[in-house]
Amino acid sequence: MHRYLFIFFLFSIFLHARIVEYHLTVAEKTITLGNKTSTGLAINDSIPAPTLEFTEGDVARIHVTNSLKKEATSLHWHGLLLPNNQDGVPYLNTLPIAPGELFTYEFPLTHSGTFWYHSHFGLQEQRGLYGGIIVHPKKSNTAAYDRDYVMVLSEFTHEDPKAIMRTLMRSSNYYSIRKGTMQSIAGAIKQGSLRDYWQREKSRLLPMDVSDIAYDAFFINGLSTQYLPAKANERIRLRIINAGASSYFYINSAFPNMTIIAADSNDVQPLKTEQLLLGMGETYDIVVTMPANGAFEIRSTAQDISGHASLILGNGLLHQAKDLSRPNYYNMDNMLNQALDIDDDPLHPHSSPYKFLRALKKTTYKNATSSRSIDLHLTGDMERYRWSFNNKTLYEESTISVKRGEVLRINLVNDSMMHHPIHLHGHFFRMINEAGDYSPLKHTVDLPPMGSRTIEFLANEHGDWIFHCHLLYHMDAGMARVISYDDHGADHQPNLGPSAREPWYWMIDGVAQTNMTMGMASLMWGRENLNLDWEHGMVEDDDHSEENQFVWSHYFNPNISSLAGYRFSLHDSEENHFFVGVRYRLPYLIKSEISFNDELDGRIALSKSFQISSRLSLMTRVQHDTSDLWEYGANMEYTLNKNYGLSGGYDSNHGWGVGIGFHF
Ligand SMILES: [Cu+2]
Repeated sequence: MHRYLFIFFLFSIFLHARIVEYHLTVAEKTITLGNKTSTGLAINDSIPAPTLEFTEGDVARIHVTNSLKKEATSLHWHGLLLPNNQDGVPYLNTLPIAPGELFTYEFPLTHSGTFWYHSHFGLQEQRGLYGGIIVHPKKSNTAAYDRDYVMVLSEFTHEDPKAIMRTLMRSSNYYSIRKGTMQSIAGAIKQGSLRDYWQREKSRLLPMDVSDIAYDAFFINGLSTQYLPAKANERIRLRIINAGASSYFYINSAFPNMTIIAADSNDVQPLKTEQLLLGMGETYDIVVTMPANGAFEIRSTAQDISGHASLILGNGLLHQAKDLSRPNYYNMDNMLNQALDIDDDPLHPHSSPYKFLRALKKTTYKNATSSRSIDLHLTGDMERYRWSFNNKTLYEESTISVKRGEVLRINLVNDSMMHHPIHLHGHFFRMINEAGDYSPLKHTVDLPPMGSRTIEFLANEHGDWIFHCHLLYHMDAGMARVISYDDHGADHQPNLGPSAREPWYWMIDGVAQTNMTMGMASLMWGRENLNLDWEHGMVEDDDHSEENQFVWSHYFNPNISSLAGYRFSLHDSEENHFFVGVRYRLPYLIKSEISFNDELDGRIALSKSFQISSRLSLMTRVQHDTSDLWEYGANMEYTLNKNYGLSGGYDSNHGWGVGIGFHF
């Protein structure tokens, strides 16, 4: 009987609901910025996409036409509770929209607030497919504010995101050099942080950077500076949406303070603050009051302080937000303090305002049948750019199963040195904080480096929902799980689509010098590397003039990998042998390798790279063979650009030489 009543109820909603229609067309758009031009993706020729407005209780009917020539697309409605098959995660929830096709999304708007939408297909989000959504409450409290503005924060690059992903996978220093955040011995001395530098190397941690990529520009609503009208004494609601693909943003302003009134669309107890940190996918609604005269800046600054965008409210004398200073990256304590939630004063928060967020009503779940708790570690290998949960990517372990009716509590523990914004589709979760029963409801939670947070949600849906890091490149690398309801039976496998595997990449690194050439060509995917290594002397008469090897290596974790391969010489077939071995990363990031060939001859090799200045590196290596002599060498390289460097050095077999380093 209840079921029929429920269906009748649903019908009556649809019958009486206002249907609000939008027509959206996804197409390429030429973008000119500086003196460069590239091709981005736009909706209705606009980046960001047009803001969609609804009122709670409406039904959204959104017709999406894919006008791309070759690529499919799929739009996700971020933060909205909607039917599983409208969620827009390709294959898992909604079939992708093929080139030239139209798809109509339709769902009821069950709750009000600030949301956004973006492509969930491949890396399209980075190219411009994102926009804001406002759902007005049924009874709007118009007295609370005089103006209502959306601030869509984003970053821009002329580079193709697929090329960016490859640059990240090959662990290139290029972006850090471009941004001036490259860590080096000289830089550490200048900052008085040499001890911190060696301490980090001793603990086998790669230099951390708050963001992976160097961007060409940062925007608010697609502009570096946007001017919007505002009059004296007006109260202005700003709906701030971080639509960046990989940038956290600080918000600060020239106003004496800002009042947070909602987080991730849910109203919170008004909280005054001077600064905010937003992870990708998070939204905050803030209210500011215009002073008697003047124009006031609200600034969105990339977390690595590599650039910012501004919104200027009002006219007259401009009051600017203060410049934020770059943190000392060498000092780990400084970075890790963020993890400890040490802030006691909400007006001067260290990072996010999480500690002080408090819901207006109790958020505890009354109707849960049971509750369960799991631990989820945020894990990554910076060198190979492999990101995962509990050291397994989505492709190695795809699901977390839930029982309908239970409360699932997830203890998120960040084992990495980066921030990760973790986003759950189709649900709000309680972010457990000091507010206890009044812990705020959110859909995206920031995990600072080495920090931990607990979230819990009531499993009141059906089907499969994705749960992932909202850093686009981390998600693409596999930092995701499917929250899978048990209603499909025990052997249910979520549909991740035909290309649901870890991507493979190739790369070449080497030097060509007057004395020798050496290097490697690699094919890498998941935990595997297939390498062709070469070393050839340019001087013909020495008997160690050449050695090549094919090696397959399997990475158990960032520190240990196994090797199996074949060493060969093009000139001397007696030198050809199969071998097996182990590679191990020692403290101070020293790479060690032990291997044995088919005649049980052993070899041990050590190598260590020193970053002297941001562009100058020194690579040293020493090797001993039981049937052979010692071999050692040192090579300097000065980075010129992403692909080339000047190199020179000494090798015990090949002598002195100079030339170029190449990296593709
Ligand atoms: Cu991440």
